[in-house]
Amino acid sequence: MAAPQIPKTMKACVFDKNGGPIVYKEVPVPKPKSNELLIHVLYTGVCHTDLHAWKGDWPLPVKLPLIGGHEGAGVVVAMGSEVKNWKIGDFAGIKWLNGSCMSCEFCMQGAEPNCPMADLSGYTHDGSFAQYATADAVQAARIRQTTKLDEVAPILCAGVTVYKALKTADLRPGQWVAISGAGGGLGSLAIQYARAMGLRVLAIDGGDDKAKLCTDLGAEVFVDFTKSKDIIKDVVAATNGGPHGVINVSVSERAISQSTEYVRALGKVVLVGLPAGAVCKSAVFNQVVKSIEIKGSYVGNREDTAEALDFFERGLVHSPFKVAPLSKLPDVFKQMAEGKILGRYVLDTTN
Ligand code: 8ID
Ligand code: ZN
Ligand code: ZN
Repeated sequence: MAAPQIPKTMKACVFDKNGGPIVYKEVPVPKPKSNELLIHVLYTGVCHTDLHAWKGDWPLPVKLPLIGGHEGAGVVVAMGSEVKNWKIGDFAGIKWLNGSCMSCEFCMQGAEPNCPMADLSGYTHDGSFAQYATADAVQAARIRQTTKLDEVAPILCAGVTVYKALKTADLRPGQWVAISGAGGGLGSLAIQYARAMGLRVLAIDGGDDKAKLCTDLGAEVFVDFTKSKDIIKDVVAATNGGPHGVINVSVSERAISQSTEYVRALGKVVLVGLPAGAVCKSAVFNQVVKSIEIKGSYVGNREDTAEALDFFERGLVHSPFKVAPLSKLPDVFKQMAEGKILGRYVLDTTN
């Protein structure tokens, strides 16, 4: 393939300080380092993590100024001199984990997201809210050439993360899993991965639109946190003693702590959602007598990524998404903060 024309500048959404204006403007196209791909991003999902990054919610500082975004799907247009096994024209994905050291004790065991040197797309490394972005060639996601890039974008963070969280819950087919925050970007995919793994799904979120979305996607039961008078009682009753596992993808500290109360004895509570400053409160008596496990789960490694993409490529999961132009990122953040988005927004970088 002839080398593609790479412009000198591109459109991107940039902010200079946490909570400050997000400006859609022309900026230089980044140059790939020797180990990096330059990816022409065509679509990028908007994850709630991007909203946390903009607000400065977490005890880890972002680079400033920052181009956010870490669900970028596009085409390889250039690469550094040391890159192997990629070629111009390949479809590639920008993930949260842009790159890691690959030699520490965590990288050595395939836990690259836990690397102390982890470089994070849209956080410590400019991300995919732009027409071009760079990614370490070792970590960039490989996307099949037949894939629709708008549909695959949310798999690159939301899909991988919930797939890994379900593996972390270590449940058996036929068991119940509760997905708390089921109508959002991660939750709507979690329902489908769980079903594909043979699990029974109880979904928790708020509002009739989210109830319909969750049941359409395969949840057997929906509990509305805005209407239920006693969530713990309702969840335990619907699952005949409590779910065997819980995937917490809500952005609610209270919902996370509640999950330790309704989970079944010997059950597993998986923490994924990262509300600002949240603490998971678990009553020691309850945790001991029910012998429950509370586990954190953080995106996924290269193998999890390939597996999560394979479920998608085989048609087992699809993200319910709406498309908006890249320039509309501030509007998407506003709707997200109000909990109004059903599934995901995917931004089109071409307009
Ligand atoms: O690797 C990780 N651990 C990881 C990866 C990706 C994202 C963690 N995250 C984190 C994000 O940073 C965010 O904190 O997961 C969380 C969810 O991300 P998202 O799915 O992208 O957010 P969303 O689309 O806004 O969905 C959140 C849903 O939670 C519901 C909302 O209605 C929304 O549908 N929700 C809320 I807020 N309060 C709830 C409650 N009390 C609730 N659902 C049930 N009970
Ligand atoms: Zn994300
Ligand atoms: Zn490392």
